[in-house]
Amino acid sequence: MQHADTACQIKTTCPYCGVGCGVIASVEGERVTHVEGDGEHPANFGRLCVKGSALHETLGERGRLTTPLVDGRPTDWDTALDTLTARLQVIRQQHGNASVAAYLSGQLLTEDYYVANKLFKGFLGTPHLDTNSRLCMASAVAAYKRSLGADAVPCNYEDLEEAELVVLVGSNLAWNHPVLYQRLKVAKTRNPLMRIVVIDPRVTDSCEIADLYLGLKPGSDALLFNGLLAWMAATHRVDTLYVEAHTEGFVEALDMAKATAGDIATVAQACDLDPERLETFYYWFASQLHVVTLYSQGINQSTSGTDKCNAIINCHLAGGKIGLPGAGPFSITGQPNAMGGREVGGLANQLAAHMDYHLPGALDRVSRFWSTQTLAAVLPEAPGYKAIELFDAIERGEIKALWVMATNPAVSLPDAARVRRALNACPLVIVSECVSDTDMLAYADIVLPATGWSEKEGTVTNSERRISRQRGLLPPPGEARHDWWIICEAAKRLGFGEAFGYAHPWEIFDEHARLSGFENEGEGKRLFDISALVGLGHEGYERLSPIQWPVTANAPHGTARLFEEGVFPTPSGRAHLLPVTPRPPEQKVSDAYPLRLNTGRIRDQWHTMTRTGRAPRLMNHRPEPYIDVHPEDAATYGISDQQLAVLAAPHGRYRGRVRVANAQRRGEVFIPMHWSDVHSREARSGALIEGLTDPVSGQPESKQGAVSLAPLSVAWEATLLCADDVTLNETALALDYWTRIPMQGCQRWQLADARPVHDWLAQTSAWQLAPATLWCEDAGEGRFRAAGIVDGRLRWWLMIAPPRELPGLAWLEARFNAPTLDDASRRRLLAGCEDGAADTGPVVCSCHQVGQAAIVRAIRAGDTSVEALGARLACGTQCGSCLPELKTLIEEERRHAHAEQASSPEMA
Ligand SMILES: Nc1nc2c(c(=O)[nH]1)N[C@H]1C(S)=C(S)[C@@H](COP(=O)(O)OP(=O)(O)OC[C@H]3O[C@@H](n4cnc5c(=O)[nH]c(N)nc54)[C@H](O)[C@@H]3O)O[C@H]1N2
Ligand SMILES: Nc1nc2c(c(=O)[nH]1)N[C@H]1C(S)=C(S)[C@@H](COP(=O)(O)OP(=O)(O)OC[C@H]3O[C@@H](n4cnc5c(=O)[nH]c(N)nc54)[C@H](O)[C@@H]3O)O[C@H]1N2
Ligand code: SF4
Ligand SMILES: [Mo]
Repeated sequence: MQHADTACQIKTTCPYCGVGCGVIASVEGERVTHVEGDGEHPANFGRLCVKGSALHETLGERGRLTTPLVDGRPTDWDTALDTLTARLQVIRQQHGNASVAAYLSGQLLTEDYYVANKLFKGFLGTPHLDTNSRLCMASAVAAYKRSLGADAVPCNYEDLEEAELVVLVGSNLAWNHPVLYQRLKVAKTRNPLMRIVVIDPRVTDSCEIADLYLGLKPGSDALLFNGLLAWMAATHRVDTLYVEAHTEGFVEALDMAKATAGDIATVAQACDLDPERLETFYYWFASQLHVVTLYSQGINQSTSGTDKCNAIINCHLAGGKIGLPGAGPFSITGQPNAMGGREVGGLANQLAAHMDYHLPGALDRVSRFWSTQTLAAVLPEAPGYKAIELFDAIERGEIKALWVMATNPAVSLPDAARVRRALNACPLVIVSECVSDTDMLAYADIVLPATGWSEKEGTVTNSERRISRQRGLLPPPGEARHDWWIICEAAKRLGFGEAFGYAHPWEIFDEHARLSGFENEGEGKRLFDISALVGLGHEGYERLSPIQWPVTANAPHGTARLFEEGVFPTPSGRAHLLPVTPRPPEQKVSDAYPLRLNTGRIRDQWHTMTRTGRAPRLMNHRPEPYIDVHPEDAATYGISDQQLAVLAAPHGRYRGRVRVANAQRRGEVFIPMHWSDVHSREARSGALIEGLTDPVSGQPESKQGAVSLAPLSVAWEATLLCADDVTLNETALALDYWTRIPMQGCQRWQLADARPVHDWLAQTSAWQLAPATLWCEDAGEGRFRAAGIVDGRLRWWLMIAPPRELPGLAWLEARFNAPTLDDASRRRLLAGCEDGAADTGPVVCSCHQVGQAAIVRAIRAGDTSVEALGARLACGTQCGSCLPELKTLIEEERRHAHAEQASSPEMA
């Protein structure tokens, strides 16, 4: 055990989004006491967003997997690995190599990813290894390859700051890449000429810095950019010199753009936009050289995602807006190591190190490099199944063994019900996971406890191709092991020990770097080359500072920007423009499912909440699964703000609380992607999305579902708070709605049901809660409160009333952590909220935990600027992510006051 005087600071990288911020962690003994931004890291220069700055709050052994499980029973590593390999071998012998598969994740480190790819493709001889990046970056990857000849992001973060025009399309940068958003915001204040355009069917917080917002019809982006290409040609704003010298396919692309888009009025109508605003955008784009178009899931997650990316890239190539400071088509990555996965070849259509199967000589080269023959292994000859196809093949019974690492497909894949059927039917499911309660674990035959951030050692690559080190801070909990170690141990037992004899991740990185430079010269030179990082040794690897690939003898310090010479890694050396025929979404709205469903992210949560869901302060911004609905739609369906409702699609349902939102277009609803069965009853977005995919990239259409909306009719709503060690059993939760919200030292449950409340309460004895010691009922109103106290300590607290009547949650939370309850506290537990202890509402500022109610009160008291609010309440003064929301509240209050004034009789 270390002592406090061994306190030290260690530099590492944030494990959440693709910005890839450098973090300095303060470690005391076996605890991370504090994290702060690394001022020297070129991604963030010291900034962190609220998720990054809460990292240490998500750590700790609680809720972690600490021992391997086989068929639900804890066991030791030898038994688990022996069982795993024995079962795998039986399946391979009976059904062939291609009957085993792996499903990986952009949250693995590059070294984990590399050995997994090497084992499955190189030695198990199956092509079926895909990754959750299929749901995320696949369209962007395919489009870069089609146009630029390689999966290579041309730009870097400085380009965003140097641009004169930044177009955010299908990206809510403010919430999903907050530090980059802050950098952009600062750059805009420094350069008053900089313009920002946001293209998104929803008004998002990113609109805070927008000079122009285009709230287009979902799925119509390809048309919008085809229209732009046609307009550039029609107004003579094509860079013909660039096009002639460095591209091919311009004429065909332009002809198609003209044929499909037509003039401004036609495009505006088809995209449901105001023609003047559209023309403003076209004019801004066409007349600026330094334009960065930053695109993300609003573009990628589509059945025509690859074409949409190419429609964007076409406009950049036609305008020569690439390979220059402040210019380029910039696909921003989501996961911390989405890029690293692409580098090692983690997609099913890739082999390894930016070599695809069809690349002449690739199979032979990779096979020689890995010396597969010496161990009698043979590489697969053709690409494997992409994620959705993979799960289809599992359902068909063609794939019999699946190893899932660092992803939660039971939640995140579309057509979730089908995925679950497939997983149920699969004879062998292996899951490598850090935490003990994910939806995936229910389907696992073998569970392997993996180390997580703070314990792992390795590298990740961020959105601007920058490789950074993640460093170990803490010892692994229990028996948890590193993913690379687990894979290598399995490989040894499968007879491939010689090829997997690594003692430390630096050795894996070294081999990965060697492969990137292996026979990599002359014609067909691969852009991904980090051969100058070969031979770092253990020490050099420990010291490695952030560096952008390619890193070669010619560019030993890395490469900030690609294609500056206008030469592309295509056979002709030219970039391709592609003819794009815009296609509408394949999920169609109909009479039965009349609303367009949009899904995406919220500011304070990460994916299926297995980590951010452990930090109570991150739960407070949006505590419950919700549905954003346009006010007129809400009126049509007879649903009011904060009411519970159900969305239905052909194969699934979603329950959540309605937020009436002006940010929505009419006929469209938005739901978050984060909730799973661990946190809620039927609130998985994947259940509503059909598994339809882009024919080129295989990426599913997660942004454009079709649903119906109806109120969830309930007789009562309740809030139940339970001490952390109190579990609610199935009887207690057999309700029409429940959601669990972790708090500090207790769990909050929001509950609702259609049956009379007394029926439910009559079962309390079956809930295994301590009996109520306090009870207060208002029979007339059907509301009451009760509390269970054992040995003077509060064990649970129940309020039957809508959540808006909650007394102060912070106060209640503190009662659970208090050693005893005094009489005043006992009285207050049962009092209504008239005593002034009303809850502060959803937390807007997560850093300083400032609630909406307090902010609204301050605005009404005259604080009508974010600065004034910051001075009074401290909200918005740390990471800045809540500033857009503060502005919206100020604006709403202003409108509200205005409306009240206008309607007051004295004014008439
Ligand atoms: N807080 C937080 N940050 C994250 C993550 C997280 O879970 N939480 N996840 C990370 C990951 S893996 C990823 S991939 C990124 C994703 O980052 P983003 O792509 O920014 O995230 P989303 O919210 O999924 O979708 C972006 C926007 O696309 C819009 N959109 C929907 N349909 C269309 C359309 O047809 N056209 C256009 N133009 N826009 C459309 C949505 O309204 C939404 O605002 O975020 C990363 N960062
Ligand atoms: N409807 C809808 N669906 C979507 C999306 C959407 O916008 N809408 N977005 C899609 C996108 S872009 C993405 S990226 C996916 C994300 O979806 P998932 O990848 O399924 O989500 P996560 O919750 O990040 O899952 C990661 C899992 O790995 C575990 N884990 C974390 N670190 C490690 C580690 O080091 N080792 C191991 N072995 N396990 C670890 C975590 O506890 C967690 O259970 O969702 C996709 N699904
Ligand atoms: S912006 Fe992304 S990488 Fe940076 S601290 Fe936030 S979540 Fe982490
Ligand atoms: Mo993603």
